[in-house]
Parts: sequence; C-alpha cells; structure tokens
Amino acid sequence: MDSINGSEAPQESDVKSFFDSAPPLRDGDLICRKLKEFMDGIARSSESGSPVRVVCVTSGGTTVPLEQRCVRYIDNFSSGYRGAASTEYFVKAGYAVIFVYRRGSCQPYCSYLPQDSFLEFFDLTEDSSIQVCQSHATVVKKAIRDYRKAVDEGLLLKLPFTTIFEYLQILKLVATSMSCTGTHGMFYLAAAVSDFYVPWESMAEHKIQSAVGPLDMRLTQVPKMLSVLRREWAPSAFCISFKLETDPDILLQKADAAMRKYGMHVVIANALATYKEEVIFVTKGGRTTVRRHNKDSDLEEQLTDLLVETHSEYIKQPGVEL
Ligand code: 9Z3
Repeated sequence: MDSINGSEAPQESDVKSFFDSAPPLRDGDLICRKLKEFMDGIARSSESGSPVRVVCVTSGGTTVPLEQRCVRYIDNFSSGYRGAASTEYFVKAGYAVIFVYRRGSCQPYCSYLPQDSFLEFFDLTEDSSIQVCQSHATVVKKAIRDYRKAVDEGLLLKLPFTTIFEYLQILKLVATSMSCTGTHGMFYLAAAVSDFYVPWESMAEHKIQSAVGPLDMRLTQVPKMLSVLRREWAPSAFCISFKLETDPDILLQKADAAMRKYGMHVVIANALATYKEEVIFVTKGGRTTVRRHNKDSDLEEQLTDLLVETHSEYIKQPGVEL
C-alpha cells in the first residue's frame, strides 16, 4: 500500500469539528439502507463467481450555505458532465457505480436528452396521451434501456447532495460501507469540492440583511478530507482525484503535491480552459497527457479505459484485493 505523508493530514480536531457542527444528513438512515442493499447485491454476485469491481464516482459542485435558512450560497464550477459520462463508461466496463452527484447536475444516460427544451421531445396524441417525438425516439429508447439495465443489474446507485456538509457526510458513509463489506473499490473524485465553508454554528440563521452595509465574512478552511479518506475511511481503496486550476503554470505542481500529500494513486490534472479536450494523468510512475480524439468523442471514455487498465494492474499486486 502506498504511504501517505502524515504531516500533511488535517488536524483530527478540525475534522471532528467539521462533522460535529454539520447539520445531520437528511435521509441518513435511508442512504445507509440503500448502500447496504447495493453492497449486499455486489457481494452476492461476487460469491456466485463473478467478482464485481465497485467505483464511487463523485460529480458536480458542492455549495457552501451562507445562512442556515439558506437564501444565498457559494457554488463551485461543475456541470457534472464528466462524472455522469464516466459513470456510463465504468458500468459498460462491468463496474458497479455509486454515483454521488449534485442535485440538478448532469445524469448518466441523459446526455442526449434535452435540458433546456425538454418539452420539445414529446408530442400529444389525438387521445391526449403523450409520446416521444419520432425524431428523438431512438436516443430516448437507448437511454432508457441502458439506464434500466444498469439499475436492474445492481450496477448503479445514485445518491444526491447539495452542500459541502452533505457531500462529505455521504462520502464518508460510502467509504465506510465499502470498507465494512471488505470491498476495497475505487474512488473517482470528479466533484468540485469547496475549500472554504461557514461553520454551521457561526452561520446567520436568517437571510443576511443588506441594510447592514458591506458584508465581511470569515470562511473556515474545509479540512483536507482526501487524506482522511485514504488513511481512515477506505485505506485499501484505489483513489483518483482531480485537480482543477485556471493557471496552467501551477497545475502540475499542484497535482504532484496532491499525490504526495493525500496519497492518491492517480491525480488527473485539468485546466479550466481546456478540461474537455485534454487532461494530464499523474501517477507515481510519471505523467501522461490524454487528448480527446476529436470533437465528437468523449474524453471520459479514454479516461475510464486508462483507469480500468491502471486499476487492473494495481489489484494484481500482491496483498491488494478487489
Ligand atoms: C474536476 O476538475 C473536473 O474535471 C471538472 C469537470 C469539475 C472540471 P464538468 O463537471 O467539469 O464536466 O463540468 N473536478 C475536481 C475539482 C476539484 O475540486 N478538485 C479539488 C481541487 O482541485 C480536489 S478534490 O483542489
């Protein structure tokens, strides 16, 4: 197992105070039940002779509420396309995917469906029932078929979040439930995660009033949970994180630092201006640039192919299991 530089780990007290002060997860019991059922299904398939690899894909941006009864929040850039598309390719490669996504962000099997013009996909028939327009029938049928197959075969579980509090609580639940069932699995952390937050207890309860004049606000640093994930929650999982920067000159140095500090197995570095066309895979073995073949292809397909290969190499190592 790769070592993690302990000196970079967040203070235990910062991690504890983040979780202690977070509002309790709505539907926490339901999430635990769904996770248990999903993991039990995977265990059954594995016992019957077809071992299933599990990946947790995180997707979309986390929000930081500024008020407890939230009217305003800080958001993070991410449409969720990368996570949703990668989920489809992981399922295609035989992985069971726990898709942890921002409410309202892109969904697997929906990239061909309209987002802005949903109603244009449907027609009313003479007897006032609804049908999909003939022009879109093929893509809709395929989307439904692929989605149903993934769900019915127990290969897709979707868990939504909005805030940074929900995201990190769900990530912890997923990681610990994977570890509890002895599944080491993979984490593919494409979600754009807030670096700063307002602790719940110091947050205004009601809408902040503009009459008080300019707003001074102190944000607390979110503890670096990547190293907690690696060290405590899922120490034997294969972990991939993304590093997003707007300044390409610091991107690789930040990606190298993430590898070193958080013990990631792969860091995928992307610059905001080019993230759809090009990423750089950073591993202990070096750097590989992955470029999209052409504008009609998905970089996510190339990314997941490479990761499935890298994960297969990883689990071949002595002492490492699925
Ligand atoms: C990414 O860098 C993703 O590739 C994108 C995907 C958010 C750019 P879209 O959802 O975009 O397809 O629109 N995600 C990770 C960003 C992030 O917050 N990384 C943290 C950091 O850079 C580490 S966990 O510090």
